Amino acid sequence: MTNHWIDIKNSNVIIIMGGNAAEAHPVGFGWVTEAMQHNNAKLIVVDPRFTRSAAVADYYAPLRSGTDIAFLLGVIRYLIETKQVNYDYVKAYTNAGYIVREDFSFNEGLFSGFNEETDSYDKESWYYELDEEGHAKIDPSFENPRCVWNLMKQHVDRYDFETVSNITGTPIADYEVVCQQIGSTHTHDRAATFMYALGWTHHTKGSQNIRSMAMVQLLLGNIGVLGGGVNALRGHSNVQGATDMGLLCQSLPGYLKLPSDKDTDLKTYLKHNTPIALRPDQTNYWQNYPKFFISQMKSYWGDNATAANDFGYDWVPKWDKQYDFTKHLDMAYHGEVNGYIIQGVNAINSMPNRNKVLKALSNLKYMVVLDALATETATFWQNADGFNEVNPAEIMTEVFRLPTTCFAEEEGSIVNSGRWMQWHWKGANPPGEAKPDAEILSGVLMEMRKLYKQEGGKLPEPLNAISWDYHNPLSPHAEEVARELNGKDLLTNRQISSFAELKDDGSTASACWIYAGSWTEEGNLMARRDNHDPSGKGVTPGWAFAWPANRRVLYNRASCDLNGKPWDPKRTIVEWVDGKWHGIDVGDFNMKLTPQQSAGPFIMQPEGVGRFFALKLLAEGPFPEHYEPMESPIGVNPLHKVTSNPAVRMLPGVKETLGSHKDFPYVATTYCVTEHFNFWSTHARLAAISMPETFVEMDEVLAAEKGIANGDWVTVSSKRGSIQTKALVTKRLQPLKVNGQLVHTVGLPRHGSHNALTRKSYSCNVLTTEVGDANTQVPEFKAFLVNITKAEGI
Ligand SMILES: Nc1nc2c(c(=O)[nH]1)N[C@H]1C(S)=C(S)[C@@H](COP(=O)(O)OP(=O)(O)OC[C@H]3O[C@@H](n4cnc5c(=O)[nH]c(N)nc54)[C@H](O)[C@@H]3O)O[C@H]1N2
Ligand SMILES: Nc1nc2c(c(=O)[nH]1)N[C@H]1C(S)=C(S)[C@@H](COP(=O)(O)OP(=O)(O)OC[C@H]3O[C@@H](n4cnc5c(=O)[nH]c(N)nc54)[C@H](O)[C@@H]3O)O[C@H]1N2
Ligand SMILES: [Mo]
Repeated sequence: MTNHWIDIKNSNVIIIMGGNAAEAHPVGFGWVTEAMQHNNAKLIVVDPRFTRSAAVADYYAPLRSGTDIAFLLGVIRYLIETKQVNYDYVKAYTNAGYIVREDFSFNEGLFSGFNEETDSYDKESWYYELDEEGHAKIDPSFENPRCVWNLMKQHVDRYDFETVSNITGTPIADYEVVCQQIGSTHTHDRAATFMYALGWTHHTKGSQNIRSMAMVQLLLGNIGVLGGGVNALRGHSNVQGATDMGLLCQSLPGYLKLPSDKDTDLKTYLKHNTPIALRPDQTNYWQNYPKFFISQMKSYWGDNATAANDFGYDWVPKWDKQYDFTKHLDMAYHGEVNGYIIQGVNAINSMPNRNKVLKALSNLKYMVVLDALATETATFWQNADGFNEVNPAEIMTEVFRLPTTCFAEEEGSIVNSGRWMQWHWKGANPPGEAKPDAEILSGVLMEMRKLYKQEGGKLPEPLNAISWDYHNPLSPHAEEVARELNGKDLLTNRQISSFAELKDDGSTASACWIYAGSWTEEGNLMARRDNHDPSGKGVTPGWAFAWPANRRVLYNRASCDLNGKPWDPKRTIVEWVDGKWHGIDVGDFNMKLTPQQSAGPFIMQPEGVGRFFALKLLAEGPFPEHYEPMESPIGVNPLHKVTSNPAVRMLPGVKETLGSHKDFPYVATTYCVTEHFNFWSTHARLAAISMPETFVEMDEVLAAEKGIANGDWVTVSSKRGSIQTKALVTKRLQPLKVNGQLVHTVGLPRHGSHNALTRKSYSCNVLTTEVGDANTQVPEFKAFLVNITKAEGI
């Protein structure tokens, strides 16, 4: 989230689109009702299903799954056409006036630079015109036909109401109301927030869904202000912390980049990752990259990292291709992987194309499962009454189960969606032989070091070089790790209080620069519990620690004009008064600078402004474009010849597993329900009883067509497999008119488990495809094709 949960109470219009907060984030949803009751806010829900969020909304608009880009580009067109644009903001703080290179173009669904052989783009032309000094050229009058504003206007011009409705299936009357509500926040005294999660990410163009919304928010001047922002609602309670800590396969803690094999030495790596300012006098905060990275190396390798050995750079693993989980499973499927350590993930339930996952795990020699629960994955080799399509006699995988503690049985920090690092304390002792993950992994490290010493082997250097300076090396304490993440000055041995203190000469250490300030000489700031809210705006600086720098609202310089005067005096976060900055929050800029010197609020961008035109950031283009899901119910893109995302990454063999609308005519989407948490709660008696089995939701027209009654057994099949489940015939789903045909959507909860305490259910992931977002590889769980027939039952 650029903002945070409590801040939602400051919103005037709340758009839940690509999520279902009332069910998946019921506690945070309290701030939505707060805004509705005390700030007269309007709630809009845009979802293929009439959800529990929709049930309390002022306006609900249905749309076909996988068409949000068309919906949102249509909103942009409407805002520009009706002049409901925050022009002051757009002129001051976005790249609307920036001039784009002559060779950039967009034709018939493709941007310039497409290579048909590799199905990928050469992104060279997706860039600004530069002057002799390497600065981007600007036309502040927006008259230049090649400035971003005019290119964007031209790009969205195709998305008129009829075209949008024809693609999305959203009735025009509903669409118009949503446009009007969103448009009403273009004035300085109103703000809208968008709350989203998987309904936007689980698509082959998930990143572009989110960009489209960010463009809407920039146009309205809604970023950096109270009650505004781009607000991703996170899944597991600490999933924000997991990504902060470099969980993604090409990332290091603090959103630093894992080096690739092209980064042959430290100098090359730092050059690739340290941007040069694209405008004069811009903060360009990533220019500090070397300080963050070298401090991380000092934290990893301690005294072993010296200037002479590039601070241990050679010991950091380098990637040659993207080894995400999907890729790994595919490699196991092809017999290219021997073993797995599966830690805190229930792969056979949660990963797409379950039958392929079963085969992949069957090919392993060994699998180590670290989990707090007895998961279905740990027993994947059991046939389980036919729920697993495997033959135990043929599987040679040896499975080791190492029971772990869960969060309530240990202390540590959890980072919430609003970036708050909250310390928590141990509530109970773990049962049986369960041990903390850190203790198990430390044991593995110590044992491996011992084995290397005894037996030798390839590449022992990184393991031996790791600094493991804990009181008990076999069981690091959470407090020790937290202090290390914050970092210290190695000359004085003092905890640093801010990342501004980090140096690139090896004299500071910090494992995760964004966490600097969380555990200073003052102590553990994550453990603070002062909920005092001096401004009444939900900014509680004494509650826990919000990274970065205890800042609650990111980009907050954009809440004031160029002279430092708040656009809306009722929404003051920071302001320039009597030659000084004052604020209720920590400024997202150097507060020692004057308003003119700090006029680029998007300090992480080398040009300091928000981008309508995303340059080379994403795989499929600098502007979003509507592409159909990989499995499209209409089989064509009503806009042009390019049906689905042309830059999608498709592993060899996956294309053949995609079905056509002729065989599989219905759109399927998968989701969670309040009664369950992923698969954990299917083992918890009361939760299991409250929702004892899964089902397939379908509309009444489809049910009637197929002669299916509520509660009937049905077979749901895709090109990948089929499951039996019960039909739930409901008015909450309605067929939508799309491109001249009626499209039916069916919904499948994602909690199916053959191990549930109540009734056994099939996992919906038997049906899903591993084709994923071109940038993140998140699978297209929210829009794939199925067929449905009446069945006998299980
Ligand atoms: N009770 C409960 N809470 C949970 C979880 C749980 O299992 N149970 N899981 C947690 C986890 S890990 C996560 S990641 C979050 C997920 O949080 P959410 O993303 O809010 O949850 P989902 O139910 O996956 O999907 C959200 C909604 O997106 C809609 N949708 C599907 N396709 C589209 C589309 O193309 N466009 C739009 N606009 N909407 C679409 C679906 O109909 C669904 O209502 O929830 C977390 N919270
Ligand atoms: N079709 C479909 N598939 C989906 C989704 C969907 O919407 N549709 N959603 C996707 C999403 S958003 C997510 S997040 C995934 C969820 O996929 P998973 O992460 O595989 O699902 P969980 O059941 O949450 O599994 C987490 C495991 O971690 C264990 N655990 C808990 N605490 C600890 C701990 O401290 N240490 C260790 N080692 N283990 C612990 C739990 O017992 C649990 O078994 O599913 C994805 N799959
Ligand atoms: Mo998630």
